Amino acid sequence: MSSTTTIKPYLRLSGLEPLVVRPETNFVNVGERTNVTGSKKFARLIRENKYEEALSVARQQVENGAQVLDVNMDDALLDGVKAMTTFLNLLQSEPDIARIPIMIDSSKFEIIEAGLKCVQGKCIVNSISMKEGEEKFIEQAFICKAFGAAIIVMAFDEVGQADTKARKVEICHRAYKILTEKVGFPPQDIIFDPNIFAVATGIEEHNNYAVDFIEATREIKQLMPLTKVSGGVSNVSFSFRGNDHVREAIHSVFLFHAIKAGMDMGIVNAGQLVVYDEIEPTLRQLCEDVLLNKNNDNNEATEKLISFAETVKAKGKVEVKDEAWRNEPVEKRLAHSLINGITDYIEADTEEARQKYPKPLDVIEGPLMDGMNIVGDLFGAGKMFLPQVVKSARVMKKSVAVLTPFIEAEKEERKQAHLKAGTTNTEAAGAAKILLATVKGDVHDIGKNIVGVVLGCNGYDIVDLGVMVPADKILDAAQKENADIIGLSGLITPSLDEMVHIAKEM
Ligand code: B12
Repeated sequence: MSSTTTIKPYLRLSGLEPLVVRPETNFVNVGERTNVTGSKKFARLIRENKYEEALSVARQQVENGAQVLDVNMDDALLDGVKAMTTFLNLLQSEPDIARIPIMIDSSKFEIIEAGLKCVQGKCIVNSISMKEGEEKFIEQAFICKAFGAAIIVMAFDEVGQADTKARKVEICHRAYKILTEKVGFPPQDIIFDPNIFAVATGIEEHNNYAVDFIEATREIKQLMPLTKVSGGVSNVSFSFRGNDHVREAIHSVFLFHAIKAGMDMGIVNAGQLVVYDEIEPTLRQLCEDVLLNKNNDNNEATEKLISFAETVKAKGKVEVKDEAWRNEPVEKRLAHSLINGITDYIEADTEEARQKYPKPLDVIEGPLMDGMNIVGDLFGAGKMFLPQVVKSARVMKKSVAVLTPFIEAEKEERKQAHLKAGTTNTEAAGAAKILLATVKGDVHDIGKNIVGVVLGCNGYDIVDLGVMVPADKILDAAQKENADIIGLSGLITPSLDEMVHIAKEM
């Protein structure tokens, strides 16, 4: 291999590129941890003026797959305007974080205005509403429009916050008419938050809250198709505070149904979501009953979920971690780690599989690909969300990293065999130079990296340009490197057009 050969990007475990929001994006995850009202750690860092450290919370959210970053500084002990300004100014100079849009979150409009003055590009204001009447609402909407921001409109009017489906739809529709007819707001920049309220509180009137949100979402999207629907997901499980196991299950089941009804985005803890299909069946059924208000006369479903939650609590944290899957065959264990984003055992299991299969590449082409295909199917069916796929990708990269040295060693073995037999090692002599790249707009690189390693180990001279590479860069490099072959990778539909474009340019 020549000095231009590079398989390094492949080993870059954390080098995920930004997850751009596109038409085919089924759900946008808004990172919630940079919120002083929701994260004790973030609140402490801001109060103690440790802004640099607070930035790491934001970075973590991006790394975990957040596509928008919610920033909230609503704390009685803070000067909100100052805190928002300081944090956003710092954040704008961090390319790792500033590459995703900001959601300026405050109940005080002066803090929102301060934020609007800091952010570059398009941001989202969270939120404005008609709670103080139409006049104020219009005034605030005009300011947001002047800054080019999208807005979240809470289903809140002079009477109060909407709790039923009818009230949610009525308020959102009234706001829509005002915004589009009086303010000239582009409908595609309007995001409704029809209020996600807590279920399973024991109060019968609350039992239909999740259904009200889901059904209101369905109607809002039919009535005003260009608008978007969002919501604060963790509110729905508020009754189970302190029981993350049950809360995470509730969030996944809720999202599964809400996204199907048309929910476009939500404020979630991007690092903490369970896979719908992986929730234990009893718990999943109980969550379904509570959220969809089924079998819930006299709070029956609620009581059952509360009793179940108690057993999980009583077991304590250690036992909640179900390790029965460790007794399964290695293929199933690999799939389990990929689907659940578990890195703890991946190296040991990969090594076990390597010893079981004839060649290291067979492990990739067999159990690892099978596992990734399950991830893809679950994701396609809305049963897995992007932050979870990000974790799966990390597990996959870790596993492939274990196998790479063995794939490379095979090349060395072949070389030695040639030497011993006195035959010519054709691999060493003038092998073709192959330029690899994932096309512009696409970040998928696991497959390309594997192809690079395998070809590199078969004597080809590999130049890997990385991901999101524009056509001109690929063609310039091909000329400069005098490449014999250009190998393009891309897994999302628009990448096909991009490949056609590159071929035409050639
Ligand atoms: C992991 C993954 C991700 C990771 C990628 C991490 C990374 N660094 O690569 C993350 C989470 C970032 C991601 C993001 C998205 N993803 Co994705 N992702 C996947 C997933 C689950 C697995 C892909 C993978 O790595 N497979 C394992 C490798 C080894 O296989 P492979 O890539 O196919 O590569 C093999 C061959 O294709 C071939 N090959 C590959 N490249 C090349 C190059 C050459 C030259 C040659 C010869 C051969 C070759 O050889 C490889 C080895 O056998 C797939 C589902 C699936 N089953 O493919 C969805 C999938 C590709 N993603 C999908 C989508 C929609 C997205 C998002 C748009 C989601 C979103 N809502 O934002 C974003 C897009 C971001 C972007 N702009 O690119 C869809 C695409 C649907 C479509 N038709 O457009 C899929 C199919 C999932 C689904 N069922 O919906 N994703």
